[in-house]
Amino acid sequence: MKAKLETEVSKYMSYVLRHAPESAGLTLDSEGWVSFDELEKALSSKYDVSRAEIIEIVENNPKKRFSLTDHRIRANQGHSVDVDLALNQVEPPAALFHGTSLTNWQSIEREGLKKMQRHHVHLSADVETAKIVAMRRKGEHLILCVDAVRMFSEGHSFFVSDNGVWLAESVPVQYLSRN
Ligand code: HQG
Repeated sequence: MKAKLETEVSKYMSYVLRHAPESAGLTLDSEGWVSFDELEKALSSKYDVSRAEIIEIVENNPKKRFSLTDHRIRANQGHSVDVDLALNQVEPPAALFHGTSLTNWQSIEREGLKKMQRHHVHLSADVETAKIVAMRRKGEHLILCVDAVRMFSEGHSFFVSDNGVWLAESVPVQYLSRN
């Protein structure tokens, strides 16, 4: 399968499974799952892709963005639609990282990290991954270090998605430092 088509279909799957299922005639259940048969129908009406190729996209996805199980599929994180992924709370590593644009700093310094359009603030377990997240933004980048051990000990919850993205409701500014 051509890499360009694979990327295009994968992006569309993220869009549909995270943000706009209704645009593809799909309805997610309360935990974000949809029947794989229905997703296949929606994708093959728009792209020249087979069922096997869609499975290949799920398996090859560099960030493991999707989970496919029991004939159902969902996005592992990043939703803006109202779903409850039913993730378990977990104790975080001592430090977590967040990559963003330097232009956001003034506002982050005032109000901490907010989840914006998503369900959680997304955090990375290592600086390298945070840099990749930051690279999605134009201009100068900023890598923030989150004092996760203190935040957790002071009662804040952390979750980890099935693809290893760390999630928090918010990160108050006292736990942030510039890396
Ligand atoms: C910023 C991609 C000003 C925040 C990535 C970020 C990630 C503030 C932006 C995943 C702020 C939200 C998530 C505040 C937060 N003032 N700016 N108080 N609080 N922000 O896209 O973390 O490819 O919702 O720094 O790899 O960039 O989609 O979050 O810049 O894992 O799988 O508001 O999306 O994964 O942007 O990215 P986003 P994000 P996928």
